[in-house]
Amino acid sequence: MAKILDGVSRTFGEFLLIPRLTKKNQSSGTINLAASIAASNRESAPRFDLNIPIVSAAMQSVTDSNLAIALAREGGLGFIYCSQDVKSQAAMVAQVKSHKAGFVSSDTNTLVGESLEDVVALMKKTGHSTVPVTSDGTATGRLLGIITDQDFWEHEDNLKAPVEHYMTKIDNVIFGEEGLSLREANSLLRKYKKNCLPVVDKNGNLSSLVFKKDYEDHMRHPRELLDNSKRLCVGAALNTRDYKLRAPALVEAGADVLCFDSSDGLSEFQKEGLNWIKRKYGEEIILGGGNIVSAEGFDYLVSGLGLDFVKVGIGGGSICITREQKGVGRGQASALLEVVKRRDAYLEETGRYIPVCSDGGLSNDTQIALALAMGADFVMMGRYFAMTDESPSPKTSFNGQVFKSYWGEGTRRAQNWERYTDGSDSRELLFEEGVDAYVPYVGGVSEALASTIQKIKATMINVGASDLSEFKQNAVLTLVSEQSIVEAGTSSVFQFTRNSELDAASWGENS
Ligand code: MZP
Repeated sequence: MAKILDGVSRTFGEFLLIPRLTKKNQSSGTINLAASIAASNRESAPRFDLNIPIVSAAMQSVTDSNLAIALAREGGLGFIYCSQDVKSQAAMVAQVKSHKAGFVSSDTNTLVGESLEDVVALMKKTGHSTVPVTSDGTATGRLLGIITDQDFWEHEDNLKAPVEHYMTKIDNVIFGEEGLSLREANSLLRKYKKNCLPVVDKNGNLSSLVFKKDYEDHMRHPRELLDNSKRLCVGAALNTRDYKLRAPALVEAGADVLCFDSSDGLSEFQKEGLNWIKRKYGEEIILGGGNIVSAEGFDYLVSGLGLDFVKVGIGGGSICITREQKGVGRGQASALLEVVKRRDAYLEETGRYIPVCSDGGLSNDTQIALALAMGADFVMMGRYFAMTDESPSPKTSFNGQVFKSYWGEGTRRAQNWERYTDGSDSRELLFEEGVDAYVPYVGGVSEALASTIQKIKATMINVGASDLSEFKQNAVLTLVSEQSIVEAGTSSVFQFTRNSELDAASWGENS
């Protein structure tokens, strides 16, 4: 006869945190949100930490290079989706790695023989007022000079005259040589009181531009997640079918973290894949597996050559219909609590700490805090990021509101048969496990995260925690009754519409 577990499958909305002693020295500026993502031995220093405990889902409608760059700049990590061919996934990884904060490729260039009129039109088109003059008019041609809107008077000068007559010639241009650091570039800008520094290679070809205004932007991103060579970090997803081809291409492209992306990670296919990658790369690459929802899943995945982190969650994703379609899954809070308990026991038994990621189903900031309090080291989210500017899907407007499309990897649209058809040779999805939907547009990743992080820190202060490990240790949770959920909202008062109503409703603040 089938075994029936004691207790019911619970979700985050059924729990509350009990406040603990708040300390005088705690403020949002003193809270440390660094989160483990790499397995470590009890005494060893962490190999790799996230600067915030948040990663983005490996989904077509969520994480391309653009979103991964935006998230890494905030201290988190984007997982580039694997439901695309190896070459294009590796190209996205390479794009993140080659993104040099502060060094930008020039998109407004001209030739010596062009007229001032052409330059004025170009400046109006791109909105940029500093234009490199190169031998072939491209962003990588030999740098011959610079022309800016300070070099001529649009309504006084002869607009038919060639650029050559107005530009600052290369002999008088202050430039940097390729290889200089951002710090060096900024000190040249400061020393020579310039707004823009062209950087050229050893042959005199333009390679990038550094702007004074980007220095200020850089100062606004103190948590950037960087590798040892000061490049942004990026993760990439793998499937259990072509990892022997995909993993080397992703590592070659510079991926810092790899993770098997499977709706059900408790499989022999995944164990084989994890072992193959561990054997090939050892500690060189951070490797995750999942998804699982039980202690059995945890034991199975760690029992091979090991892995760095496990992802927990089946059927809780906002676009997921796995539980309806197959009757498989578990309430996210119950799944997380069981895996964390087993992880902690495993630490006692072996001295090895395996970070846990809570993946999917988080519908507001409170639930992120609850997942972390329950023992997740970090969370993975899809919907949260699909709603932002930087996600790959286009915006659509409906009834005066702006939306972005968001579709599951288990939809026919995503064609991610590898994630959902472990084992069979079928190269098509016989039924869908996800839906194709729209989510409200909320603006940039940076603004969304600023508010989320403030709230997580505020909760941690209520619990007297200065970092995430103290948060887990101090957390005391209580189950709530339906009546206390009602009590948690406002009662017997009238509220006028708030400006942020759309944001709040979309990210579940009112739920
Ligand atoms: P959410 O943050 O939108 O609630 O959930 C995102 C997570 O849902 C992903 O990280 C992934 O684990 C899962 N997912 C992605 N596609 C599907 C599907 O089509 C899915 N069923 O469940």
